[in-house]
Amino acid sequence: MTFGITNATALEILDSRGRPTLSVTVELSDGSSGVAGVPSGASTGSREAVELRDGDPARFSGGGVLTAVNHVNTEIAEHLRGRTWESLADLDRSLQALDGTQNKARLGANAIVGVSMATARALAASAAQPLFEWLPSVGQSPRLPVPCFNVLNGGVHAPNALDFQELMISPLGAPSIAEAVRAGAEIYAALRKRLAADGHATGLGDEGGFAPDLAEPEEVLAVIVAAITDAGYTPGRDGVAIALDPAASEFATADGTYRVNGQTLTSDDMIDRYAAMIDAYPIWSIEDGLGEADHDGWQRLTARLGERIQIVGDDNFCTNPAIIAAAIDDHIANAALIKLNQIGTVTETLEAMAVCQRAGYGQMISHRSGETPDSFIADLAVATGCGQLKTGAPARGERVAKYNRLLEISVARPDLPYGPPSR
Ligand code: 2PG
Ligand code: MG
Repeated sequence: MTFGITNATALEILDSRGRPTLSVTVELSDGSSGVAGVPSGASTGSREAVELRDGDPARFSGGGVLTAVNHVNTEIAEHLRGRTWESLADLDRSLQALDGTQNKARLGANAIVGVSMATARALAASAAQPLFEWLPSVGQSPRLPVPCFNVLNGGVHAPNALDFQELMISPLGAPSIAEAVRAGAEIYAALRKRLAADGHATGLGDEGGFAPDLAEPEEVLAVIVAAITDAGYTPGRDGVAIALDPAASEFATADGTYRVNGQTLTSDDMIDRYAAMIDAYPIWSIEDGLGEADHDGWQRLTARLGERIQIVGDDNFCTNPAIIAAAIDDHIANAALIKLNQIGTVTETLEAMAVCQRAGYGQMISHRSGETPDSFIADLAVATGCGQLKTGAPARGERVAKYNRLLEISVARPDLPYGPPSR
């Protein structure tokens, strides 16, 4: 079924960190419309699609997005009105061609991804379907994903001394999404209590997790395991397990070593350290355990631990189907983090997931550290059946919007299974 577009408009809004981003609206000729809020990362991979910022120091220290807004309102809107479209994929391809660069640097990936997401929403509205029913699957049947709650923040997401960026809890053993969300919130509350009792600050990082002055990753892991138990849950894959995103590119040094809590570690030291952590704590997934440039280290990390846990590529993969395909050939990781704005269109995001799916690689859909209340990724996670969604703490509006959307979907569709797909 073809469709026409009557208008695309954007405006500059603030994200959850108080930085400018875009809100995009797309209107179809049948009167349906869709709106999307564009996310924005802080620990970015070097090969991500380009987020266009104005660079005008007089506004938001150069972070304004009026150029990208203007691209939507003029050149992109004109292009979209100019012809009839076959599908979202047709439109996404055409936007890529209109941009003309490899990494969406001319029009801005923030402009393009907003248009792509808003069009998907408009098409779902036009079909009178919820977004998760309208979005295509990638060969897996729809399911409610395991939420990965980022309860403790460090790295570039928090001002504390912790080098590891994200420590997440995943209720893998929960019987339903509602019970998983409940477990996340109860453990989050227990963690606050325990940190306060131990005399630590309970201020929050960018993704809503606590940011105490703890610098040793193992010390933090021990506190989280204790909080899981305090809240009455069982630490482990049958109950609540732990997922890490150290975001190691941020503490990798120019000479290829890593700086963790003042210590200098080689790639092999890091791998040994992760192996010991997996022995001691209920860790089921590690994302960006090594830096994006550490190709050989990633191969050794995968060979050593890939049978025991999920090894997720983020900064090194950038949701890019071609990069992921090459990494699969190189035996790097066994799963990919999936972020719409890293690649810049819904269609390419689905392609990246399909590449993973064909190779037996897992897919974890992800928010960015800068977010809006847009809950698109919750629907995307359900539609694609990937079984995993990380979208911050079970607190703060822009994070809980996604978890709450999963709850809504579960009520509308009680037939949908919960949990990671068996691979
Ligand atoms: C990550 C993301 C999301 P950012 O590294 O996985 O948690 O962080 O959006 O800052 O890149
Ligand atoms: Mg990451």
